Amino acid sequence: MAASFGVAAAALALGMAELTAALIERPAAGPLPAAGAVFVDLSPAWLQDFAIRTFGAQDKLVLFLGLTVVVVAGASAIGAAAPRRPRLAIGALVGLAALAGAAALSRPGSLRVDVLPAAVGAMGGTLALLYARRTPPGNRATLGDLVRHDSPALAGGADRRALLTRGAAMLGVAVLAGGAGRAITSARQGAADGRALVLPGPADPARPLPAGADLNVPGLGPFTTPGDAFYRVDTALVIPRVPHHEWTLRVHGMVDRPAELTFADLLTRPLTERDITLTCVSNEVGGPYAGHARWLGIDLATLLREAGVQAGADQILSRSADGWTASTALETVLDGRDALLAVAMNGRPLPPVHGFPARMIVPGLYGYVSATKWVTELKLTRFTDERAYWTRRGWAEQAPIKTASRIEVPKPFAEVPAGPVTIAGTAWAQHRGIAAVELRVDGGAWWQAGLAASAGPDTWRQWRTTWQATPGQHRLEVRATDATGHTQPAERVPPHPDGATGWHSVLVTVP
Ligand SMILES: Nc1nc2c(c(=O)[nH]1)N[C@H]1C(S)=C(S)[C@@H](COP(=O)(O)O)O[C@H]1N2
Ligand SMILES: [Mo]
Repeated sequence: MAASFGVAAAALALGMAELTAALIERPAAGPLPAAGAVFVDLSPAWLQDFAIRTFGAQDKLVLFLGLTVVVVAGASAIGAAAPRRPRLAIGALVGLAALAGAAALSRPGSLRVDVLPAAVGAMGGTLALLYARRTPPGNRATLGDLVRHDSPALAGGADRRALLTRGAAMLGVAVLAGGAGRAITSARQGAADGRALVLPGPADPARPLPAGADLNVPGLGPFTTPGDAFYRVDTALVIPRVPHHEWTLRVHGMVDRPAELTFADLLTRPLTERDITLTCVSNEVGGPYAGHARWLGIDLATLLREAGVQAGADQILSRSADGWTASTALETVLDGRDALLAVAMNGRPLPPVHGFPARMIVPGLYGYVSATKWVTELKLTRFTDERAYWTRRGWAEQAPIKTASRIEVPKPFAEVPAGPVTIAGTAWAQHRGIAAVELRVDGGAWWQAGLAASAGPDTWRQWRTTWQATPGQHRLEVRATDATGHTQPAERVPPHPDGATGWHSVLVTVP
């Protein structure tokens, strides 16, 4: 009973904190997002990696659910202690709020106001706990009586029904406050997400996709991944929302001419459009963290050359609006490949989750060393001087995408009819290109699959073949060879520290 009252008080505290965060336009400073962000950053690399691979895009949801369980447990304990040890309960609540406030202040780019949501939440929670101890009308208790558990003014305490009503009322207020906060934040974000933005066309358009780049095999993903189906991997619990008219990009560090560009500056430059397939280093053999899009942006190498890169610099340390960093080998960006500071994806401004208003894209490199979303800073520096978010956690500094292939049709454990069966999938080796894809069944001889038309070395390539299925259980295996002649090795290595290897296989049954 008292425990559930504690939960209602906590809900009220969180609801008021959320509303405060929304009103001061600092949604990431709410106690849950701030504590969650600290938890993510303090988590050991193996746990982060596990979360990405196990929960995928749901990893944030899982984290918030976990936090909610912790909050409910803590609030129950505080609520249970409140009737007998009010000072202890209030002390614990204020202590937790102080931790949440400290978490908010510790975030990159935090402001002093970020402590406000936790402070308001603490006040709300404290009043709620005291309210629980308010005595029935006619019995005048002072604030001092409320925190003194042996106060004679409280003899008898609040009765059960009164407490229930108050708890329900508090939950109601909590839901209203929290809901209002959410509504305010999402309305603001909707206005800031640039959906209505009209971008200029490319000065240097992408070559049209060759007919036949997409094999249109049922069950095989489309060649170009629609924005809403594109995989998402990042550490952001609250998507950084940077209105494009407030966004700037700082180019600094080891450059002769540091610069600060606005979004309007970007759009006055000639824009380049390219087809580039993006892949996450956390992708397991056969995994889903690869996607293809047509990107529009300014040429990154041109931008850096204008700034005058100094001798000795070998790293671009890019930073996002929420403080995440990536370190990119400078020479890859300057070697003539189509590295972009992208503003559009598949003909539309970048969706908020994919980095609006601007992100980096470097063909051939895993996302964590190249694809900074919500990018606000490019610092030219040296690998020996500074490390980035994932390289500090033991991931490789140089991370070219490894040659990979996966079977998408048939699905694992599918039942397929005897006779001719289509096997199809995707292979990639960005910036080298796919030269061959081979299949084998039950460890037998390899045969060549047919390749879809190539859209260039920076994109993935679909493939298909026909297999004469015979009754029984069978293991289908695939391996690709890239244009440098390198064939995927059989050896299975996990994603850490520079990408998985091994052949993807699928078991099927033929009745
Ligand atoms: N700001 C920011 N940018 C980021 C990340 C991140 O955590 N924060 N993750 C990177 C990783 S690991 C990958 S694989 C790609 C994924 O891009 P996507 O989410 O648009 O598919 O973004 C990269 N850019
Ligand atoms: Mo990634």
